[in-house]
Amino acid sequence: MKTKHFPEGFLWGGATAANQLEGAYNEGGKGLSIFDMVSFVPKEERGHDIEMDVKSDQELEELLAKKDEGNFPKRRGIDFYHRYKEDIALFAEMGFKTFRMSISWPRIFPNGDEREPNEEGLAFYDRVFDELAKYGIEPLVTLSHYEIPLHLVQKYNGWTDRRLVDFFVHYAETVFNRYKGKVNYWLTFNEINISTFSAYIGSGILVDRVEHKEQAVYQALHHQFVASARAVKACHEIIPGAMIGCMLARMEVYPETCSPDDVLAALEEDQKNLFFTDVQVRGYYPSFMRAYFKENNINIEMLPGDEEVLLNHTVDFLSFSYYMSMVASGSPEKIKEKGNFFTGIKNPFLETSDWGWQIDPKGLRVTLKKMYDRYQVPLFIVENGLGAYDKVEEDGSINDDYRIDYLRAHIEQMSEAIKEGVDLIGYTSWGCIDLISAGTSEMSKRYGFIYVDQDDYGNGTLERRKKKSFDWYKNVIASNGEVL
Ligand code: P53
Repeated sequence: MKTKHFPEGFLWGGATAANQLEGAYNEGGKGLSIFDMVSFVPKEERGHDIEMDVKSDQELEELLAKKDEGNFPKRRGIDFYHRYKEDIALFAEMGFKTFRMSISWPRIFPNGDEREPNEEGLAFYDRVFDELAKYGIEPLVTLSHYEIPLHLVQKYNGWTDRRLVDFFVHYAETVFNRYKGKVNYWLTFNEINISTFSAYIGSGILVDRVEHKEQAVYQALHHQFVASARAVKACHEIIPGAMIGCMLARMEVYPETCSPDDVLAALEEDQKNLFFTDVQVRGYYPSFMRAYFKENNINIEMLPGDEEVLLNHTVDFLSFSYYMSMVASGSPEKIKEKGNFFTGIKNPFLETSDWGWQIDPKGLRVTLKKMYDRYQVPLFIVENGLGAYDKVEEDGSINDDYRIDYLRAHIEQMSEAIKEGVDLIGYTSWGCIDLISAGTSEMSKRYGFIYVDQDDYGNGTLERRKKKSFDWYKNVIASNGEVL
């Protein structure tokens, strides 16, 4: 008897991003991207979980003057650029139905504002898509996963400048035309809400150049919303039948107690997070956000036609990342406590990862139900997983039972949510092969089913090795989630 509830054709797979995977940062005509400029900071010197901002022109000049000195892990990735055949063969062995990856924008348009694309970059992704097709693996492609061409930062201060909308749409149309017939699932912006945490990584903004940071960030986001909607329109016109979605770093927030103040605080945090999907799925700015802008002297400049574009070209599905849940409090002094990711209060009912992220499988079910209630569109979990230290035993094995436990618990809750009526179409666990961490640039924060022999300083053979979770996930997929 079936005990799990995954529908036929459920899209099981794994997720990656070009900047953390490909390496070859200066090969094949690729231009520099914002993440090529973020260097490794050892744990002892790191202020907090996230270390990925460049703030000023001066800082950027200094980094550029360094050229190849220093430790810039995202420039080397795990060398997927040269090893994609071997890696895709391993994904196929696990039975992946889909593989989430991103196209590096500066591989296609090295500066971001040219008219003519770089053929060598286009040809690289042709080879990758053809390799996936050999095994019947559907690519799920993110157009922008923290890979803004650096030139767009220097010349335009990133997405603060309206002209980026046209540059992005031109890039999107170029790849839709090139890869129609090869790619049927697309995402516009990865974790579109990340700009509220890092203006540089999310929107390519050097904050020293702007007077009112929040104003600049929300204006940049408006440009991204418009660009995303225009990309949706272009995708539907160029590749009829393709599906294109948005992508949110989902932050499920609980009230610390049943005090109405805590409940209200949690609700407001939740609204701030769902604002992004409200615009991209419903097609308009929610009233609570307009009120927030007014209250905080934020004026979004909109052009005639913007609201229409947002309303007429909403996404086909909603995708999101989910790693942890958070706790909110109505008493301001509590908010400064550091218990979980960023600020936030520690939840005493949950375990915490080595990086301080609080593990909450049931929270995934809460979020699936809440988001399906609110939006009534298909949902796709495109990131979830456990960043952990792995140990290679003397016999070469890697026994990552903790990772299996994490994934099993989350997949169980997905099954329950589906049983309870949620339309969930797929699951791609994050970092299916070990790659460079987005937040800390560490190699030692590993998520994969496949181990990659490299340390935080780039030493290692880059050899690939199956972990215990490799065979486990293979069985999960083969049984459509029945054998966990
Ligand atoms: P790392 C913060 C919070 C939630 C998701 O993150 C985040 C971040 C940024 O660190 O990013 C997503 O590698 C992102 C991926 C990233 C993954 O989560 O810091 O889309 O690129 O690698 C995990 O452990």
